[in-house]
This record gives sequence, C-alpha cells and structure tokens, in this order.
Amino acid sequence: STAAEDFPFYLDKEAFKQSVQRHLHTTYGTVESKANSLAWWKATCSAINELVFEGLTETHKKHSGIDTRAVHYLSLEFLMGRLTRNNLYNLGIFETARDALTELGQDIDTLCSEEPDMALGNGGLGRLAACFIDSLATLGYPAIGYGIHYEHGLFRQEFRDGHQIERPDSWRDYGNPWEICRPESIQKVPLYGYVETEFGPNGKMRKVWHPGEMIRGVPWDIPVVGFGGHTVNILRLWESRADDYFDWDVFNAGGYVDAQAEKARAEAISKVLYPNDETLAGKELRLTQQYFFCCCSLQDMLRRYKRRHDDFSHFAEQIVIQLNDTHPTIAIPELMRQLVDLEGLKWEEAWAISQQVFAYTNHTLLPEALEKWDVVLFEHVLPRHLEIIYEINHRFLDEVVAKKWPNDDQMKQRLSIIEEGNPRMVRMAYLGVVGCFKTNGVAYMHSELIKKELFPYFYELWPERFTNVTNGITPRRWLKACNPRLSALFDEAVGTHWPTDLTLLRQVVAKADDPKFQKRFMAIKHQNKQDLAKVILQLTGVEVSAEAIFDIQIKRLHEYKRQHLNMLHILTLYRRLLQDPDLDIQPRVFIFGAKAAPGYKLAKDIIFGINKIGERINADERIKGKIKVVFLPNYRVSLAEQMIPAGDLSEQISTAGKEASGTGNMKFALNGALTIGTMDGANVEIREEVGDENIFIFGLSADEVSSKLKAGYNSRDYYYNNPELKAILDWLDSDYFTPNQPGALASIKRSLLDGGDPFLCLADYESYICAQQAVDQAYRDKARWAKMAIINSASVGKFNSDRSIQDYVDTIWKLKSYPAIE
Ligand code: 26Y
Repeated sequence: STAAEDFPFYLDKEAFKQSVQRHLHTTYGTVESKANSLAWWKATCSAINELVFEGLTETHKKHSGIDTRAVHYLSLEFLMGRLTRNNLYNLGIFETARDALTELGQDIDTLCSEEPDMALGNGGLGRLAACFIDSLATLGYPAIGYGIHYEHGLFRQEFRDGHQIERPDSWRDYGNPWEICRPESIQKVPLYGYVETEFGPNGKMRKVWHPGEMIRGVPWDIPVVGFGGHTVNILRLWESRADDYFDWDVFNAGGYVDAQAEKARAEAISKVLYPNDETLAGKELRLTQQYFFCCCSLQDMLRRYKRRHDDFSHFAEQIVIQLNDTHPTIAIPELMRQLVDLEGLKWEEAWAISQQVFAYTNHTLLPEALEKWDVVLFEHVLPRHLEIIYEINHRFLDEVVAKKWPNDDQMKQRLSIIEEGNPRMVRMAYLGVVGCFKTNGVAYMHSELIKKELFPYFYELWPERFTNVTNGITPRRWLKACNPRLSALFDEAVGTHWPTDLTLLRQVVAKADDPKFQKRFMAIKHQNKQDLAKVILQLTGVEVSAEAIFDIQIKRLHEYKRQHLNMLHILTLYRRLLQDPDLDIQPRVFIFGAKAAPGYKLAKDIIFGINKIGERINADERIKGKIKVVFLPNYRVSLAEQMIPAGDLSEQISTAGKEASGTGNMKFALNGALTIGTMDGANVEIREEVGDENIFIFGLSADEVSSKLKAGYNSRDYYYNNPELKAILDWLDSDYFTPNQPGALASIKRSLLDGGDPFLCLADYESYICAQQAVDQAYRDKARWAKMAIINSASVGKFNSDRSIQDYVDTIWKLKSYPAIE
C-alpha cells in the first residue's frame, strides 16, 4: 500500500481505536457490549469523518481564499456505491483502521457491508460521474458535483420464479453518516404560472414570470475525498421541500389538509430516481426534477460569485459548467433567465456569458434516448423558459443558419431546436449543441459518429465545437479497493504509485511470460473466483467451480447490449452437450447481473429467459456440470466490486455503433479478464492498448451494420440457413425451460424474427460462436491465458479516469490544480 508518509493525515492505530470508541459512546449513545455491526460501522464513519471534515474545511479555505476557477458538474445521476472503504483508502488509513477494529473485536469487511449502496444512478452515466468527482479531488481541481438528493435510488431487484420484481431502495432509512445538511444554503424554485410583459419606469419592456408554485431546495453535501487526502471536494445534492410561504397561504385560508397535499407534491420532486435509461418517457415530474436541481445549482453558483464580484464580467472566468448528457440542459435557459430577468443584463451580454460557460457531454446515439419535450408540457411547467428557448432558437436560425445557408428553409427546419410536427417538441440535444462551447462524445468512435451521424449539420457549422474525451474509471475503487490481492502484487512489481499513475503498470508486461509471475497472477484470480463462488452460492443456491471459466456480463439490460446473444451461445453449448455428453469443452460458468427498466417488457422477458434456462441447465445431470448459468439478483456497485476481480471473460457484445463507450469493459480488463467484444465504443481503444492477439473481437463493424440495415436486413435468412440456430430458437417455443408454460419464452424468439432483430443478433451469431470457440481454445493453454490476462491488466492505464479528467481540463475546462493540503 501507499506509504503512510505520502498522506497528510497520519493517524495511529491507538488514536483511531479511541476515536471509534468515543463516537460509539458519545455520538451513538451505546456501549461495546450492546453495539451491533451497524452501530460499529457508524462509529467508524464518525471517526473517519474527523479527518474528512478537516480536509473539507482546508479545501474550502484554500479554494475560496484564492477565488479560483472551478468546474460545476451537473448530473441527474451520481452512482456512488459505498463510501467507507473508499474513504479509508483515499485517506491512506485503511490498514490502520482495519487493525484498530480487529483489536476492538470487529471485522472491517463486515462493518463495511453494513453500508447501503448510494444507488443514485442507473448505470454507466451515473457511475462515470462518480469516478469523475473522485478523480477531480485526487488531482486537486476545484470542483463541485450537483445533483438530486433522491429519497429512493434505483430500485432493489428481486426474482420471483425468475421474474424481476422491483422493490423500493431506502438508502438512508437509518441515517447516512456521510451527508451534511446545509439549511443556510436553501434555494427557492419557481414552477408553473404565467408570464406577463411589463414596462418599467424607463419604458423598457421586461418579462415577469408569475409562478404558480414555489418549492424549496435543501442542499445535502457529501464530502468527496481525493486519493492522498490532499483535497476534499463536495457533491451537493438538492432535496425538495414545500415552501413555508405557500403552506401558510393555504393554511390561513383554512386549508390545513390542502397544505399537507401541497407539501407531498413538493416533496415528490426528489422522491425517486427514474429507473429508465436510454428510453425517455416524457413525464412531467422528470422535467420538474431536471429544472429543480438546475435552478438550485445555478442560484448557488451566482450567490457564491456575487459575494466576491459586483458585476458579471468575470463570471465566465470563474465558472465552467459541464452538462452530463442533455438531462440538465434546462440550465442554459435558466442561466439566461437569472441573468436577464433577475440580474437585469442585456440579452446579448447574458448570451455571451452563457456560451462561454456551458459544455455538453453526449452519452448516446440511440434515438429513443435523445430527450425531447412536448412544447405544451414545457409551457405548462416552465412558461418563461419556453419563451427563452424560442428566442435562442430564433436568433440562432436567423443569425447563424441563415448566414451559412441563405434562403434554405429546409436547413432551418433541420437545425431548429423546435421540432415541427404534432406535437411540437423541444430537442434538448440541439439546445445543448447551440448553447455550449463544446460538445463531446465519450470514446473516439462515438465522437466520430456524433459528428457524422447525429449532428452532421451542426458539425459543418461549428467543427471546432466537437471533441472527444474517452471515458475512464477510478483505479482506486476498481482495482486498489476491490482487488486487494492483485493490488499487493502490483505494489511489489512496480511500487505503490500506480493508483495515481496507472500507466506504470506497463512495466508488468515484461513479466507476462514469466512462469512464476503467471502463477502468482492466476493464483490471485483463482482466489477471487473462490470468493465469488461463495457469493454465488449464497445468492442463488447454485454451486460453481472456480476451475471453470467465469464468463460475466454485467450491465443494464437492453436489447442493444445483447444479453440475448449471450443466451443464444448458452443454448448452443447446451444443445451440443445434450447431443454429445462427452463433448470436450472447457467448463464455464455464465454469470449475469442486470436490472431492466420496469416498463421494458422484452428486457424483463430476457431476464426471465436466462433464469429459466439456467434452472434447467444447472439441474441437468447429463451435462455433468460442464456449464452453469447464474443470474445474480440486485446488480449494483457493491456487487460489481465482488464480481469484476473474479472475471475471466468480459462480455462486451453490443451491436457495433450502439454502445457509446462502456466502462465495465475497462474495469474487467484492468482486473485481468479478457474481453470478448464487438468493434464498438471503447472496445476499439482497449484493443488498441492490449493488442489484437489479446482480445476476442467478432461481428459486424458499425459501417457494416448500417449498410446491412439500409440494404434491408432480414433476420429470417440466418434462421433458415443455420439449422443449429433454428433449432435453439425453436426451443424457445416449447416448454422445455418452462414446464407447464409452453411459449413463456417465445417473445424473445419473436423479437428476433417477426420483430426484425433490430440489433442484429442473428447476423452476428455465427461470428460470436466462433469467437467463443477461440476463447475455449485459449483457456486450455494455461500459460497463454495467463500471459494474455497479465497483458490486459498491465496495458489499460489509459482508462484511468484521472486521464479523462486531465483531457477535460486541457480541452474544455482550463482549470488549475490547487491541492489544499500539502
Ligand atoms: C433520458 C433518460 C431516459 C436517460 C436516463 C439515463 C437516458 C440515458 C440514461 C443513461 C445513459 C447511460 O448510462 N449511458 C452510458 O454512459 C456511459 C458513460 O459515458 C457509457 O459508457 C455507455 O456506453 C452509455 O450507454
């Protein structure tokens, strides 16, 4: 581990012990003989917080003292997971704390697992935000994350007879030791109502919004401890409350009960995270959530800025705002409203500022994920913002589009922020591109597709606005903390500085052929697999062998991610084994983790299908346990931390051109799993780093996918031309996997045939099966596999999220680093 002297907060074991005991007594009012693990965990957090809060204060002093430029990361999702272990490692006191707790008769792993995951996000986009704020603090950049303090994070998933059931997630039921309420920074948020044109005393026209409702936003701060403890930034999450002013109005009118209803309506805004990813529902409450937190966050920024400045001439020097997808794009018209309507700036001045402040990250090319809002709904919730958007659009079309393409109405229609049609819609992605000085994609290939396919005309207009920042993951959580065995091996091999300079691991490539190193590396993988096998047994009752290939697909369930293609491979192997029980294949355990959006019928059917196929296969003695299939319930960050270190094979099999980047692919490679994947998203860059001979690439390229679709793809051709494929698909019509429920899996087959197979599973099937055979072959040669695994682990330093952040700083944010504590 990193040397104690590298960390500013050296704390000895005795001091930590005493601190935990003191908090157990004086903060939680209990005693050693009565305290359960939950109480011990909380007391431990309080002991940790003594250091965290000191770092927080120091960082605050430093950054406000020198009035620095800061990035404000706006995101509807921050998928933080658990913080205890992370904070201990980042402060450099993990071992100290572990030993202190041992002496107190407590096991640190048990205590850490008392912490509920902070599941305030759906998947990749939310986890990326969490990795980014870790890196920002690690690199000492002035930064703040802004989001929503959801009372309920992403639902808890249970299986009943193989079906997904959603249960509420209550992460703060018993109090959360990390959050600090800041009532001194409460903001007010207007909603609904109407806009009037008024004339001021000077005869100047101005717009006045008379809101129909006022909501309060209460900030909760979560300290974000950078690795090394030199900087502690904050994540500020807004909770909605009823405004007392309005309560009193209704109350005085005799409406005590009505006042309670108002209160419930107001509090509904931050009640629950929408569980959809990649498909928007167009719900009013979602738009309200977006506006609510953007409005609070901007007021917070303006208030802080105005403490030190009496005009807005330095605003764009001090503040840069990154929009995590289009979800917070409403911040653009909201800043215009605050500057023009409330601060009295001229439109042109305000727009010039606004254009220098915002930048937008796009995370998807899927049309169903691109946010659009019905103009009528928009006007109802945010009447003034609709006017502002019309004005932005009007000026853009007249001054920019008409200049570049004179007398071209078609071009105006194409680029308009308002989509004509019935109903008319506000295109939030267009608002993002028009209102931001940079738009970036999240992997090289994705950024190219943004320019060529998604925004070709905007690219023609403003080529300099488009850029790429390839995603990354924090090596602190995704290697050091989750895989202590491999971390220790790397400490020994390259020293202890790799958690901040992950490219140091390249030196390990030189050891990839060394049989002794291979043995140690694979022994660690084996131990991690045994650990996961225990978890699998506990969660599913299925016994699996650590000798088998651990073939893992973990990510949200979506057709484009093609969990059902993986399923077709499983069915193929199973059928071959039934035909020839002596078939020589390497034993495999297929491991899944995935949540489906509650309204996504086919995604839920695929979960059910994999569960049922697994039940049948796992119970079939004829195949002698050569393959097993397990679907771990309630996939989440803390489960990923147990699964990823144990992976042999990482399934990254999206239809080429659909996965913007992927970040699970990076986590697996870093932990020594080999990737089987398409030429999609960051897979392309992983292949570049690890070399073509150390990755299993298959399937159509993005170009081939689009030409195939244009030429008229017919999945039936593949069905009729491949008898094996036909046989396994026809299996789904029977009751073989669902006794007494014939056809219970038929919807999956239907989507691939009648449904037209929009994600080309059948077109890629043969190539996928071939690649899987190559995996099987490679695994037989232990030395070869070990070498490949080591090379993967050692070669993916590029995907450190510190590098991503440095790219953002260099190309977009232009920040200076100010570590607060030397
Ligand atoms: C509009 C709403 C329904 C919505 C909500 C969440 C739409 C999309 C999302 C989430 C998208 C998401 O997680 N995208 C993923 O972002 C990762 C980080 O950039 C990428 O690695 C991954 O490829 C992409 O699917």
